[in-house]
Amino acid sequence: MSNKNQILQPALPYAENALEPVISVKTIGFHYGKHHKAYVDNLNKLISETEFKDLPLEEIIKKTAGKKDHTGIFNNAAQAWNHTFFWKSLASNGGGKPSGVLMKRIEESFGSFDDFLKELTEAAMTQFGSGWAWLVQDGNKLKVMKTPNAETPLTMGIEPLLTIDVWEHAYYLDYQNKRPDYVAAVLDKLINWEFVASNLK
Ligand code: MN3
Repeated sequence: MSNKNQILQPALPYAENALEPVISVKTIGFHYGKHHKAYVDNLNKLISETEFKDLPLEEIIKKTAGKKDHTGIFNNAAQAWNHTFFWKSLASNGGGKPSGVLMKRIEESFGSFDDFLKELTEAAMTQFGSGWAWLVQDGNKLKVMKTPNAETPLTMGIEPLLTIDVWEHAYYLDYQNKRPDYVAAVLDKLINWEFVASNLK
């Protein structure tokens, strides 16, 4: 193999059953062990004979974004990155409210924490089909956004702070078609606010 600097799938930051009952060990087994792994494996195959093979993941994403010739590499690279960021956005004892500077920034940007939650929930519900809901930092302002498929704020010059995977594979085993129940439970019980705060610039 010529791709000596393979992109690696980082270990989950907790045990596979750590997010139960909100996200089952079965869902994590498929989502981390099959879906996320497949993006990383596919990416390594796709870049093995290209100019991207020795680049860090973020560079691959930025260099292939919007390039029609490199859609496959972009999709797998961005999905590899988005999933690692998603796992870090969650914690077994998460949820509740942030504090300190992060809470202040949220209140300045959205009016109140409840208004922020409403906006993030709305973005997660209304992302048509597969995609992601995000809290991002754009200059000094925090914003909520949604992206389809593998699209990621990384390529938009803004700082991702938090993401929720709203692809069906993220919730179908546990919630079937009830995306609202999945999103509400993740926001209430799993958001790792310390991680989110650590992403502030
Ligand atoms: Mn996913």
